[in-house]
This record gives sequence, C-alpha cells and structure tokens, in this order.
Amino acid sequence: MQLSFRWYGADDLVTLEKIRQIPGMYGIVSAIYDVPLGEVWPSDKIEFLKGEVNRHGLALEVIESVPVHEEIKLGLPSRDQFIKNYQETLKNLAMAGVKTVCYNFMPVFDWTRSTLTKRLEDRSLTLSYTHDDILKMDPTSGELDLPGWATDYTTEKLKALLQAYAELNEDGLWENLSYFLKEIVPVAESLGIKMAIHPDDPPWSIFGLPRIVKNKEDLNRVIKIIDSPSNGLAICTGSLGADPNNDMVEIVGHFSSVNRLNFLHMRNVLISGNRNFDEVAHPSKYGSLDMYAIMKAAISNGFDGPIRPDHGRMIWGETGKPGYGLFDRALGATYLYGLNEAIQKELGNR
Ligand SMILES: [Mn+2]
Repeated sequence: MQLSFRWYGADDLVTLEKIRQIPGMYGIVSAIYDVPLGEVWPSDKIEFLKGEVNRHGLALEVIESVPVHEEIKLGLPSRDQFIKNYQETLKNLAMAGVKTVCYNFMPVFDWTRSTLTKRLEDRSLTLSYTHDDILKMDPTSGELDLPGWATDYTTEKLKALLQAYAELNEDGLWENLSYFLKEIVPVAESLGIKMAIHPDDPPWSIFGLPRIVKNKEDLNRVIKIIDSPSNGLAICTGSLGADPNNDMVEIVGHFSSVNRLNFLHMRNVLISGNRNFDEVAHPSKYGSLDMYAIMKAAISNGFDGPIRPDHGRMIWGETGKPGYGLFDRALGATYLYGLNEAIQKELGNR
C-alpha cells in the first residue's frame, strides 16, 4: 500500500508540513490548478510541484485529476486537439515520475451532495446526499454553488450543455469514452502511466445527465474498451458504495485480481434509505461499508498501489474545503495504515 493524501496546492489550508507528520504517509495526490482546462500542463509547473512535495519527504506519483474537457465527453470535432493536449500532459507528467493519473468522465458536474454541512450525532459536520432534495434543485438557477461543480458556466451555457448531454445519452457517452481511451491508453502505456477512471458520484443519473460508471458491469465495460494495465480504475468505495447493490468487497477484490485496480479511494458512507446517504468516519462501524473486508479484498488479490482516505468530516472546529480538512482525513489515514499492517501480517507478508 502506498498511503497517499490529496493536496490542493499552495492555497490548501492543509499544508505539506502537516501532511508529512501523518504516520505512514508516502505520497501526495495533487494536480496543476492554474492551467486552463484542456491546455497542456507545462513541465516547469509539474517540476515545481514535484519539488515542493519531495522537499517535504513525500512522493508525487499520483495525479488527480487531469480533467477531461467537455468537448471530448461530448465528442465534438474540437476533441482531437484536446486529446493531443492530454497526451502531451501525460508525457510531461511521466517525465516527472508520475505513475498514476486519475480522471473521470462525469458530464458537467463532478461529485454532488445536497448539503455540505449536515451535523451528525457527535456534532461533527459532514457532506450528505438526499435524493428528494436533489430533485428539487435547478442546476441552472445560478443559486447552487457546490465545490465539486464547475461554476464558471453562464446559465445559458449550462442549459445548452445539459441539453447536449440529454441528446447524447448514455450510448453516446460510452462511444466518446471509447474514442478517448483508444487515443490515450496506448500513449499512457508507452509512458508507464496507469490511467484510473473515478466512478460517478453518486452512482446514478442526476439532472437528466447520462452517467456511465456506476457499477461492476460498467467498470468491466470500461476495462474491455482496451485491454491494458494502463486502462484501469480508481475505485472509490464511498462513491460506488452509496448504492447498496454494489458489493464493494466483491468489486474491489475482482478488479484487484485482474490487475485493473490502479488507485483506491477509501471512504465510508451510511446509507439511510433509497438514494440517501451521509459521509461518515472511516471505521466500518460508522457506516454501511466493511472497510476491513474491502482492504483485505484489495491486498489479498495483489493490490499494492496508491490508497488515499477520501473525504473526511469537519471535526474539532476545523473549517476549510468541505470534505478536505486535515483532522478526520488524518484519522482515516491512520486507520487505513492500521488495517494494512494487520492484513499484511495475517497474510504472512511481514
Ligand atoms: Mn473518490
């Protein structure tokens, strides 16, 4: 296991100085945030980031994410230039020693919650999703501002995008993912980079948008587009696990065993009804997922790649980027470190 921690760069309130003090921490998961979407990430910016991370005794081997331009997802003629740029970015990342690149293929909106500040019984604050509340939201109203969302669209542009995706539907989105992977995976493979698609969060359609990475069947379909270790998965237990039909132990074990699990996000969720869930503390007892069994399924089937605690709650009065404070994610990291030690010893590995 390469225990890793997401870091949003120099503006992140959680500093590299603090992250390096978390026991067992190996690497940083980050990105270049000041290059416009779709443009090539220049080597000097990547080298600077790597230098900062390395200076703190941490590795920079995982990028999350290199975002995929909407025109690639929509399959517009302009996609070829954006795909070329993506290939160039991969080359520059490989030169800096990056081994894993996470991305997603969610139209318009990244992860979605109905509230970012639900108070749990222990008085901590967490991100929560209630499907009825989402159904009442109008994403084009301009009143919604969730951190997982693209906020730089005008209302008109957003309406046009939603319409374009409604017409594209799931089949069209699959075709466009396939086109993208057939251009990207051979390049990634030649560079020694493993691509890792992050599942849709939540794993069902919202606002009439097609979503295609929701369950085991979808994950299987992705890896069959091109059969390569560079065409793999970032399995996020809190994303897929919000649907109780997704057996996370089985899914993680399966894709680890076929060597397509390239990155593992560990997060627990408490499912409280049909399409309703809270993000909770990492240990199994707080949520609906058996975190020990999931870790064991990954490791015992051969996974030894990057793992990061996914979102955390806000505890001990911390404020900051929802889901990405220090304290609860650090607790999550040490819990994962402990699970890993116990599982490795059980397996007789050390
Ligand atoms: Mn995730």
